[in-house]
Amino acid sequence: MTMEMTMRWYGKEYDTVTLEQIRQTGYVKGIISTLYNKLPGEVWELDEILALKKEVEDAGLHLAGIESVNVSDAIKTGGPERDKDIAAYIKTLENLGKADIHLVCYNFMPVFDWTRTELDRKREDGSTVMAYNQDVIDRMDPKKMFDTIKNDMNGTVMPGWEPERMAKVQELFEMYKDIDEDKLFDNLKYFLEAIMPVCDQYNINMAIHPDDPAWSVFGLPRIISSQAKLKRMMDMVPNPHNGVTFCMGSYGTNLNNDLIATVRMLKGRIHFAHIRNLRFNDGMRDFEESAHLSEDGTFDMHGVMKALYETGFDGPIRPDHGRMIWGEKAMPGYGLYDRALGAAYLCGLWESIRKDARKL
Ligand code: CS2
Ligand code: MN
Repeated sequence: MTMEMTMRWYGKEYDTVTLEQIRQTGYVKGIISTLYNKLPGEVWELDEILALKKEVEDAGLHLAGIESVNVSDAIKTGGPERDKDIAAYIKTLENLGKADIHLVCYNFMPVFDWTRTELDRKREDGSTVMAYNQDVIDRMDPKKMFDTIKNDMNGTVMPGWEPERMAKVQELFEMYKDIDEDKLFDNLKYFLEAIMPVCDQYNINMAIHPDDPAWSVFGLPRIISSQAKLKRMMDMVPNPHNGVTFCMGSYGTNLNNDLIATVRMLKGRIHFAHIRNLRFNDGMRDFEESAHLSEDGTFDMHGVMKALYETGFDGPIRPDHGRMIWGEKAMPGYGLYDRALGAAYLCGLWESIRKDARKL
């Protein structure tokens, strides 16, 4: 077994990138996708999953996993609907297992998935990137967050930022008002314990996505943001199917997080890897996404890939958000060109690490 290079694909209806283009990169063999019309709490039917799988396979690619099966706010807050939503989640996992899909990425972030203050900050070479500025966040009314970025989405809808969901953002803040870190941990434990039996039965690896950025925003609790918290999450449900998506660009927003040490600590529990690099402009108060190349950003990409290799990582890996280059118009972070460059670079690093290790 070795890692599988993948790309996220938003489906024919939403993505500007085609499966054929992805296949022609030559580096990418797997696809990470989801059923984008599903709301949290809805069951994914087997035939719908099989149709997605067939579409990907007909294009000569492999459906390597799902990002994401989203977790409802009732589950995250422990609300009255939680058991009903968990039952639906279990049914979905069972159907995914029947379709021979064994990786599910999800997150446990309250209200907002990832948070950025700009979706198209211009760099000196004319490319654009997504960026985060803490001063902007500190001044912002969180309920207006969506309005401030919606005009930059290039006509696309980004997961976690669906207009229907953002329309009830006030209500969402209300739901989370009594939820602190400990409660969120308890609710995550309750959820994981309920789903582990179906994961064991179908060998499904659950891979929680770290909070992005890796600290509390707008006073909402964030629990997947440091090595200690990751350890708490692993230890509270000590089943190898309870694992992590190692998203280095999210987890690495906090410069106190040691990426390589965390990969080593998570040995055997990283089921999926999102690899990207960041530039910091004002300590952690302002950062922007960069090219994957180590020297374009802050992180030791070779070091992280090597730690993954040495800890026996053999799951899907994908370049994460890319820059927008060569005039491409696509969903911010999810154009073809820069992610293809990222995939090629990561494959190159991996080949070199693998061959060096075999010489030992
Ligand atoms: C992704 C997340 O685009 C991104 O930043 O890494 O949206 C991720 O898909 C979710 O948090 C996982 O549920
Ligand atoms: Mn990610």
